[in-house]
Amino acid sequence: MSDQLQILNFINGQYAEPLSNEWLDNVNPADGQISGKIANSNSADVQAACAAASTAFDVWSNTTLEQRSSILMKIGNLIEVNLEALSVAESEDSGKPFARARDLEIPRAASNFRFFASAISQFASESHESIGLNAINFTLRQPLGIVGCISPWNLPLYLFTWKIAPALAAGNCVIAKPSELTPRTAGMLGEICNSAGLPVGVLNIVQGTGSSAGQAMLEHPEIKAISFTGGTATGEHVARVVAPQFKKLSLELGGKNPNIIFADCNYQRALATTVQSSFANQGQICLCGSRIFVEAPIYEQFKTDLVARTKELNVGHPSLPESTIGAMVSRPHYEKVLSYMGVAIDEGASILCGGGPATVPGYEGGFYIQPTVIEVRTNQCRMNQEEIFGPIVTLMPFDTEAELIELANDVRYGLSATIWTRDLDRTMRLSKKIDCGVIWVNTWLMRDLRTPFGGMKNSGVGREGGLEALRFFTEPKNICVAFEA
Ligand code: TXE
Repeated sequence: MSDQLQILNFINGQYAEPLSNEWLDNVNPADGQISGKIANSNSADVQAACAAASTAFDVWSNTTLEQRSSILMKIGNLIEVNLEALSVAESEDSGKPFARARDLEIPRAASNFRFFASAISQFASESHESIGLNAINFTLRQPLGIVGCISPWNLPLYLFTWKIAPALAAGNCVIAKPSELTPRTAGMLGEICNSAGLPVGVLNIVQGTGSSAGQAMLEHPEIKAISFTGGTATGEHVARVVAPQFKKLSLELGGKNPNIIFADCNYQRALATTVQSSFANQGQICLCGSRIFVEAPIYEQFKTDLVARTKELNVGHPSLPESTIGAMVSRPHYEKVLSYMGVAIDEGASILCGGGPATVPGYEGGFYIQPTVIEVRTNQCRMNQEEIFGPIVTLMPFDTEAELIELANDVRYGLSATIWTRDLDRTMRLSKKIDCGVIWVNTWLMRDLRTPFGGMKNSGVGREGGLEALRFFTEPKNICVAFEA
């Protein structure tokens, strides 16, 4: 093991070893080797971060809009300047193809800062004249104080900054914890914030596990809000811990999203995008279309073509440009995803392609899985009800629109759905009837950062994005002023 790589906390503008004096291994999923060590913080580290944030709040909440916006813009620009180094770190930490990190995800982290640097100036407060009563109401939107942001490992810097940028734009100080599986790019953000002139203590990054560092954040009385993205089971735990303290809470959780293909669709676009929505980032995106429903007249053709396209995907080392599928994030997650191959067989489903681990010569210790398409007989099976979060999709036919609506909604999740059709009336009917927070029609994962993002049912509570995020990170205070007529 090289002990060169140490991933430290970033508190009060400085990198620091954990007060806990505990460390975790940083594992590279592409080869299974330990590449460094990560601070595993505890409540003492979170307390130090809160003390720094508390001192910084007065300064940050009183910066002018122009100063605040200019610093956030600089952070976005510096992420772009460091694109190559951040992409290497992201790919080595998570197993995702380097090209995906460089071309999509790290640029999106830069956009998150630039977007909220500008969105904050559009965040108008409301006013209402109480006509006939000689009074006017206006609403101040004040920062909450110190807020906590907890993010997962699948889109590490992308999701970390999606929370931090609006929290800072709204004038809060932040304690942020990335996933212990993917801590590196979050760690690098500290230096970038210093270079951009962010006052010390405004952003504090605490590394470590959920049960230690994360739990301490949930319990800290000075943290006024928690913005969390992760698994539904963890989200339930977060909600239980936070509820008695009346902290504001935003939860972005799992999905089991339907990808619906009607016979009248643009077939080639639907097919090509389905390969993406099934296997992008090894299927480890909460928005992946993991349940594919195809209208009966084109079912057999689509099945044949999807399997053929899936077999063309190239599982390989994430650093190589020809690798379209990299490694799963960790050994436990790899084993969990692989266990679903057995579930499929037990449930009488047919594995049409893939179905097991993939071997990448020279990297036998890596966590690689073959992209897998499985034909299921019913929606009421574990393969169609549980979030697998890997390169496995299921396929089944449907006959009528009414049947399809039932299938789409017959799941405890409600994050997103994709509909492929050229029929506008059908698009509108389905969009109203499918219970999920995000619907894509004839596209997938197209994001406009101004739009609300989040799920229904067990996929979460609240919305991120645009003004929704700025509302979450502020407290509305109404002031009613009476005047003499
Ligand atoms: O995520 P966790 P895990 C789903 C996916 C996956 C499953 C479990 O199905 O298989 O969740 O993944 C922090 N207090 N998604 O276990 O635990 C943790 O340290 C405070 C969907 O890796 O939810 C990390 O920073 N924080 C998903 C973050 O929560 C705690 C993305 C997410 O980890 C904590 C990831 C605690 N007690 C997984 N326990 C999506 N919606 O995109 C953990 N954490």
